[in-house]
Amino acid sequence: MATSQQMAEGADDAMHQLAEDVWAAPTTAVFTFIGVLWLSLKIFSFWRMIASLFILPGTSLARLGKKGSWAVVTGASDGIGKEYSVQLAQKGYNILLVSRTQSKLDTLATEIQRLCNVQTKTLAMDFAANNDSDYAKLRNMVQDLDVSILINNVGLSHSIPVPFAETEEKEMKDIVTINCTGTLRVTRLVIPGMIKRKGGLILTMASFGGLLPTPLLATYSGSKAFLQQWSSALSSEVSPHGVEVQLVQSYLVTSAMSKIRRSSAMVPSPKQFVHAALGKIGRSGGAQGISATSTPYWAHAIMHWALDTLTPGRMNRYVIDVNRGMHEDIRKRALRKAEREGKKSS
Ligand SMILES: NC(=O)c1ccc[n+]([C@@H]2O[C@H](COP(=O)([O-])OP(=O)(O)OC[C@H]3O[C@@H](n4cnc5c(N)ncnc54)[C@H](OP(=O)(O)O)[C@@H]3O)[C@@H](O)[C@H]2O)c1
Ligand SMILES: *C1O[C@H](CO)[C@@H](O)[C@H](O)[C@H]1NC(C)=O
Ligand SMILES: *[C@@H]1O[C@H](CO)[C@@H](O)[C@H](O)[C@H]1NC(C)=O
Repeated sequence: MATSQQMAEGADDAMHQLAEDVWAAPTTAVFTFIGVLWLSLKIFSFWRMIASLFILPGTSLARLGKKGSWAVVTGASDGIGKEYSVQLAQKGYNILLVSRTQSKLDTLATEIQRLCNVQTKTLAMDFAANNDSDYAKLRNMVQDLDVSILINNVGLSHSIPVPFAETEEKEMKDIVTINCTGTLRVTRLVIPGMIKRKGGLILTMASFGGLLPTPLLATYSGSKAFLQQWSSALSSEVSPHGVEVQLVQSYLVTSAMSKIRRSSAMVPSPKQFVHAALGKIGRSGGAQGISATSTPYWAHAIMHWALDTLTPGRMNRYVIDVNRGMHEDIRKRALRKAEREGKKSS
């Protein structure tokens, strides 16, 4: 027989159970609601990206400039810059090619004239020199041209990942001079004409190294982040004047810089990459919610989206530390390789 104390405890338990049920029902509903809402937003954002990449068209290149107008491409003679030059020429733009080596520029100019019926001009200058007389020459060249497209493509990264405390002063200075100062000075020369003519495109190459803080490439990473912030701000200034600004985000592409020769789904050729970039002007691709920015190549876009959506975030300490581990490995391998090659040649 149950004592009165046991009965009282039983009643107490039942009361607790009842209270828990009463509380649990709405709590479960709230959590289910939040979960479903969260998932729906992620699914919606994923489909928005897919639509941006594969369904919605970008601004047509023909609408950006009049027939016979010019495109200026920096770092034009090789890799991604060469591909921008060729594909814009194929769309009928005359091309002003800028990079260091005159012989490479001449070869490309001849090739473009043979393939497409457009005019070309070349200017050999080293952006690392930051020489006023080079910029004066460029100013004279663009003064009388109807420039409707500027491709800020020239860039330099560290030769191998290196701790900031050990970075050569020259490498550090060159990265900032080429990537930041060069981009600003060329754009400053070209943009007043675009505003006056009420149209144009400023396209600047960025990289995931600037998107995600990248230890052992700290200077490069910072310089690319500079271009991101600058592009978003500039876009707001000039879009009322009909000038589009687009920062193009990219993970690896096969080229001399990346030292990767064979393309794959994750690492496109410059041709594939530039085709995606020029086809998606004004679309965000994988760069959702970042003004004036696009990650146009599909596999890079999915990677960008996943970084933003499925990790604690690009600026999270843990994510940055994982990235440091990756770059420490790359540095070790690069140093071992340099050592092997040193032994071979000695
Ligand atoms: N490849 C990748 O995986 C990757 C990934 C993300 C972002 N990016 C970005 O894409 C852009 C192009 O990269 P890429 O891979 O095509 O490079 P690339 O194949 O090494 O070509 C670089 C071009 O820039 C010129 N150049 C280099 N230094 C110069 C200087 N100081 N002054 C003037 N011209 C110079 C080179 O011509 P000369 O030798 O004749 O000067 C060449 O035409 C860069 O901004 C890079 O940061 C590349
Ligand atoms: C600097 O140039 C390199 C090589 O083109 C490029 O990968 C990097 O994104 C550039 N950084 C900035 C800030 O432009
Ligand atoms: C800049 O270029 C001009 C013309 O090529 C040259 O005479 C001058 O010495 C250069 N200046 C510097 C600081 O290198």
